[in-house]
Amino acid sequence: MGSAGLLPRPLLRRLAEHHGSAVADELRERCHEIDAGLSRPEVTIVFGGHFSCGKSSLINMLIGRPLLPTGDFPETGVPCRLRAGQRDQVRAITEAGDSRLPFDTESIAEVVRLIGADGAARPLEHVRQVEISLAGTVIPPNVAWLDSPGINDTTRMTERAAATARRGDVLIWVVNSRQAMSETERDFLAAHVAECGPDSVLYVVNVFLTRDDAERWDWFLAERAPYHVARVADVTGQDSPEVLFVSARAASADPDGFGAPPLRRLLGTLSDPGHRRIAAVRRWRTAARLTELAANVEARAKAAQASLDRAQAEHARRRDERRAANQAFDAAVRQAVRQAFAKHRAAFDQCGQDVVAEITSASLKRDDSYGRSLHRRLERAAADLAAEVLAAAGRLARRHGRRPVPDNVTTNVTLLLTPGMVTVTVPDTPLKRKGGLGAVVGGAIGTALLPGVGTAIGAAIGGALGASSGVSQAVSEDIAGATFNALQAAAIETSRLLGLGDGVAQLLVSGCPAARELPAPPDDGELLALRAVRETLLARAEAYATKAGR
Ligand SMILES: Nc1nc2c(ncn2[C@@H]2O[C@H](COP(=O)(O)OP(=O)(O)O)[C@@H](O)[C@H]2O)c(=O)[nH]1
Ligand SMILES: [Mg+2]
Repeated sequence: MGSAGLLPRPLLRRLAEHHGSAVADELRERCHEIDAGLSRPEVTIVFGGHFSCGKSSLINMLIGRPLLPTGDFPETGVPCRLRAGQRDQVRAITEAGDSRLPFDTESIAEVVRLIGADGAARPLEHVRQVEISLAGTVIPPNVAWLDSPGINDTTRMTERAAATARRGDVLIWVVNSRQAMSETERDFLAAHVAECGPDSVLYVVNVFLTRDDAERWDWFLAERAPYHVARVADVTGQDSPEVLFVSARAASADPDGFGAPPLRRLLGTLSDPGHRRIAAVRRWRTAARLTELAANVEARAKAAQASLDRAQAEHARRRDERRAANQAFDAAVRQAVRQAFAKHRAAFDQCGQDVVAEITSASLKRDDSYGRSLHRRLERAAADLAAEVLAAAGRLARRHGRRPVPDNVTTNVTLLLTPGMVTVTVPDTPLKRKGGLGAVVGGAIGTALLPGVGTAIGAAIGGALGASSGVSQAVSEDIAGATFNALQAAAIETSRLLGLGDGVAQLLVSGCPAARELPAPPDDGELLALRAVRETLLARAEAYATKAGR
């Protein structure tokens, strides 16, 4: 299928983007290994069993030479790998490197033996494996046989045996006919079958005959074999397990009897990597490895989830903090603006009064000069107001950790607070017309254009009339009209400008964001990528398990 098929490339790329390439590379590498295990041309057959059940004797019988050390004590503490080769050769694979050994039993025993000549246990950690190459052997060229350390009651040796068994495509489990299968064996096999599937184990009972003759052999097959089949059935939970019977010692002397030919035939069929049993074991194991890898990825996903949760909580805390800070700044700016506008109202009102004074203190000008004057005065008042508001906003921005008021905001506030064109019309009453003044004043007060303005206008007009006692009735009416028009224009523009408080505050608040940007919310991409990888691995595992017939 190719490791790209186990984990699609886009998924690995996505993982690398969010989780760093080291993890993606590691996963790709693991998938590659798992995948390679499926199509390996070499078949490995492991011989396992309780120590002294006769594994080494059985292999010696099969290869037709008493090469591997045997004995009543646990002789083999290191796996021995046998392969066909150009010449007979023994090499010890140690931590320090390979070394050639003389091709004889004693030399092999020297490196694999668990018990030294003095009877004491020997440390074997430094020898990992013994490689035996055999010229002109029955072992097919693409097949390796592994004589594994026997299991016993020490966990260390049992672990070694389990590790060796896991390397095989098939485990030939050798049972000593004199010993019932133990609890340790049952546990060992259960663990192995869980990982490699029920097809991975074949049972061979090594028959210890009291005398190696045909009579005893036939008796054993008739009288004792059914018990062993039942025992294997009991231990494995299989209804009719495949159990072979062979006597290693008897068959060494008579290779065509004592169960040897069927065992040889069976081993012969198992040399094909496409053999149904081997293919099933490999798929089963692939499913197990993918499931294990998925669990590994899930552990990473859990860690990613935990750190995402922490980051999200931290982000929410900062966001709330920021929201509160924004509200505080907003309120402070609005208050400062309100205060400044209230404070400057008098200055705006004064603008109209000053123009009225101009109108009444000198001879009435009939050009546009009162409007221009009013506009200039309002402009000054508005500029003062803008300056005060901007200064207050600048102070608040500093105090609240905001950016300083930017130039464009200064410009916009100033522009917003610029008075529009104002005109003060000076009426031109014909001398013959009478009674117009009463109508003008009455109309001004009656319309009550602006709250509070009517009375002010009334008072001012009263003043204007009092001051104009020396001029004609018609001119007095024009002065009163101009006064009214000036006050009305001032009142309208003042009211418009002083109604801009909210707009000004809005410009200032939005123009002075927090000095530091809130960091982006935490990214869940890593978690999602890991979960997607896990789902894919589990789906692939499921597919292989189904193909393996689980
Ligand atoms: N009678 C008898 N003894 C055997 C047979 N196979 C092995 N043995 C003896 O059982 C002991 C353990 O054998 P060995 O091959 O070293 O077992 P291993 O520890 O499983 O490799 C040795 O003393 C062998 O001679 C057999 O078929 N018949
Ligand atoms: Mg042995």
